[in-house]
Amino acid sequence: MVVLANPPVVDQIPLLRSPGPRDTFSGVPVVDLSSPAAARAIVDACERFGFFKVVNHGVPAATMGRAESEAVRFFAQAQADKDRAGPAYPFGYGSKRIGLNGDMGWLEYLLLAVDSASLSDACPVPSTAAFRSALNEYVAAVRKVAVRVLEAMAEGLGIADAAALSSMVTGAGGDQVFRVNHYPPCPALQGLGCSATGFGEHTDPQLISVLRSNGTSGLQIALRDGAQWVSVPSDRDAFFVNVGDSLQVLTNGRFKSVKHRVVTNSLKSRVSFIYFAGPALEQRIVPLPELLAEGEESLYKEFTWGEYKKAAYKTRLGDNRLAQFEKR
Ligand code: GA4
Repeated sequence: MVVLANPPVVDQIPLLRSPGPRDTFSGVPVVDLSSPAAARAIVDACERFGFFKVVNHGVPAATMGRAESEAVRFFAQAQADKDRAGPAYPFGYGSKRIGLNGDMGWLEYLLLAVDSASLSDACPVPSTAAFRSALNEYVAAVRKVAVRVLEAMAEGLGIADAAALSSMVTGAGGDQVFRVNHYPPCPALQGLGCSATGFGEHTDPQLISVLRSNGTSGLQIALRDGAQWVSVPSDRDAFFVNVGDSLQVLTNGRFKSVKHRVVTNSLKSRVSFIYFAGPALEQRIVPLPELLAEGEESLYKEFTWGEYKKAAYKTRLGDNRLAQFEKR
């Protein structure tokens, strides 16, 4: 057997088979957020895929466009200037290293804290007024979308309190994180049939994540428990929503957190914004009582978001983080 080494530029970054047209998934559920049928459609999508696309969300294209151009401008700076906005942990600029346990991807990013509806003042990055105000405008808007999605979800699940899920995020201490990812093209791999891993496979730990990209493909989701990876057709005008591990537990497994990853494009740069809606650290993550049938027990041992988050940061990206909390 001939073992080929990674080309030096992607040394240490796992390679993936380049997606082809046949990998494109035409079945992404589309939810019209302005429709009365949204609640039912969201629940259905969360049960089937843990993933859906949101249209008619009301966020002006200009809000998304401004944040995108400011992000492009930030990432176009000299490396030394970007490094001054680092390190990524707890918050700031990072490049290639993801998390604290050795995961690597072909990307650079900003990891930012959100307080209430804007970037946290304790987070000095981004430092320029134009970038900061563009991101603040975007964060305020995407957070509203997340709240509407969580309210529709509660309605679709038949929970009397419409704010049962959304208030976990908007209440005091809600742990909201915002991420700006830039996946530069990787021309060294062009024509080789493989692509660099941009962001390796994982599930998100929070309740939901709301993503918007610049229209460059790369996002893939796993179907049938990871048996098949499919490419999500990009759409710069829409948001994509992922179910996270905490929502899986809150619904006692009725919704599944979706495994996803990003494959780098060899020619086009991808810029994405992801808003992660997490609860306060002390929030207990247990199935909502109204979702448990009589006599039905939680599939998970009880934990708080703070405990889960702490445990998550000790894991590798691709680990099954919920496994240690499953009752056997
Ligand atoms: C995945 C979802 C979010 O991007 C994130 C990621 C976090 C990080 O990049 O620092 C983690 C990852 C994410 C889950 C497991 C741990 C923590 C990297 C990693 C290996 C910001 C988050 O909240 O969890």
